[in-house]
Amino acid sequence: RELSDALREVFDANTEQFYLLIQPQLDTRDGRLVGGELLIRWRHPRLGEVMPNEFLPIIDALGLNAALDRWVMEHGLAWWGAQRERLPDGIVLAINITLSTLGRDDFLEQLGNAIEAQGVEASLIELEITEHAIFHDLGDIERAMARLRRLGVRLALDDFGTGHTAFQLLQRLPLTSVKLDRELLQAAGQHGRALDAYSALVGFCQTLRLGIVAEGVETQEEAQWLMSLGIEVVQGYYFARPMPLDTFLECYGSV
Ligand code: G
Ligand code: G
Ligand code: MN
Ligand code: NA
Repeated sequence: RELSDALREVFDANTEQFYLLIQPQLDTRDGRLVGGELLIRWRHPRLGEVMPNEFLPIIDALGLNAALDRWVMEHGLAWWGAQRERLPDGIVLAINITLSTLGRDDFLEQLGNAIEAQGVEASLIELEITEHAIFHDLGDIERAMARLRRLGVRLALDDFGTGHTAFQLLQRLPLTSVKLDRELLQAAGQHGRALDAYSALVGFCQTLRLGIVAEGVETQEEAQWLMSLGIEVVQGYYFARPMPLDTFLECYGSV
């Protein structure tokens, strides 16, 4: 259809229609910036802004996942490399990666090259893999993740709590952190059972010494409750919305 043709053109003609936003991740205890998640956006000259939930399924159907992940990773790392000096020490850049890209040899190589070319620390790059994409072949995923860990990057399980798998994934995969999904947090605010489930998940992650990011924090009440659970890293509209890269530098960078 029209969107498919337009998307093919973005890659074929190398038009500058994709761009990146970044959403801050903050420490609950002092509000300090600890990282940021890159989020892709698409502005088409005639169709205007098309949101990821609309175009990512088409990217998938067209077999362009790896091309998109490469675009985000290379543009994100080029920006990060150029701005590192201006940003606080030790903050982590999080990048969403499609599950099918994770085990690709070319991606491993491109990532390694980009890390080297940009002179960034691998341990400050985090790849986010969404939980709901993981349902079988855990062995393959485990091996792909192990290779990436050897490169030194961090691995986060995104949208955690939305899939069917949960506990086995957490024990088996070489993850450094999990991102608790926004829907779980919203449910926790509505009934006691969901609240108990959320705190149990947090406890389980803490026992496994996984980093935890609570996603989709929209209110002060949620923020306070998360802090009482001992969650250190939060991300959500209550703190900061996804913003242009330049705005991020203005907010958190030094000149
Ligand atoms: O940013 P937004 O809320 O519109 O994101 C919607 C969905 O698109 C989320 O599931 C998010 O993980 C995904 N997404 C956003 N940016 C990227 C990206 O750069 N790469 C990939 N693979 N997925 C992304
Ligand atoms: O699937 P993933 O977690 O990567 O998706 C992240 C998306 O969630 C971002 O694109 C962002 O637009 C959206 N998001 C971030 N914080 C909030 C929030 O507090 N509320 C809502 N509704 N969406 C959020
Ligand atoms: Mn994410
Ligand atoms: Na998520």
